[in-house]
Amino acid sequence: MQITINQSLLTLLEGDITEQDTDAIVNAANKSLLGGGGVDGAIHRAGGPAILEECRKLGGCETGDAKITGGGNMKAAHVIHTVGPVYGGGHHDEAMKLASCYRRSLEVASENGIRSIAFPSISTGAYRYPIDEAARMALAAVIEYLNSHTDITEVRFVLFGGNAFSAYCKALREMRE
Ligand code: AR6
Repeated sequence: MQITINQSLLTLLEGDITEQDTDAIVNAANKSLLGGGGVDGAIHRAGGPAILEECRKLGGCETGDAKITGGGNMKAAHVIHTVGPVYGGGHHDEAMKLASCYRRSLEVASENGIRSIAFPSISTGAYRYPIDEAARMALAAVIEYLNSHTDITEVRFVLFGGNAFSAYCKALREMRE
């Protein structure tokens, strides 16, 4: 599924983020930035040890913030590491923190001249954020950014598995009704 927002492409696809040819891919990391499971593990495996070496020098990352490294052996030249909120029922500013992950990642992308960027579904794995709610927050945050910035030409959501892909498609359809 693909739509145009303020002359930029917003794409939803089912796939593996480590294979994307965008300028940057986003990692759903933890505060240490020293690796983990899920998409974080997949990115470090595909990118190789150079990414971890750079991450060690970053001094971690706060929830809702984002930091950049190179992409190692992957097609994407950059990885933007962001830290999503652990879902704890919805009363701990999770929505605001999740929106901040997308906004800060896009700000870091803009600061680094990145034109195309791929996101995974942040916080919806180990951090247990409900997928339907997370999809709405993610899409709203990205659309808001694209509506006020023209430097990013494509934002691609790369959803792992049919369930996540359907949830994002449904959320996007509902937002456009
Ligand atoms: N490409 C795209 N999406 C993926 C891939 C992939 N290769 N692999 C998994 N996903 P998670 P979180 C999806 O758990 O919830 C790590 O240990 C996955 O299906 O990776 O933000 C970190 O170090 C899910 O929909 O991230 C942190 O400790 C989504 O990516 C913690 O997990 C996010 O799942 C972060 O938890």
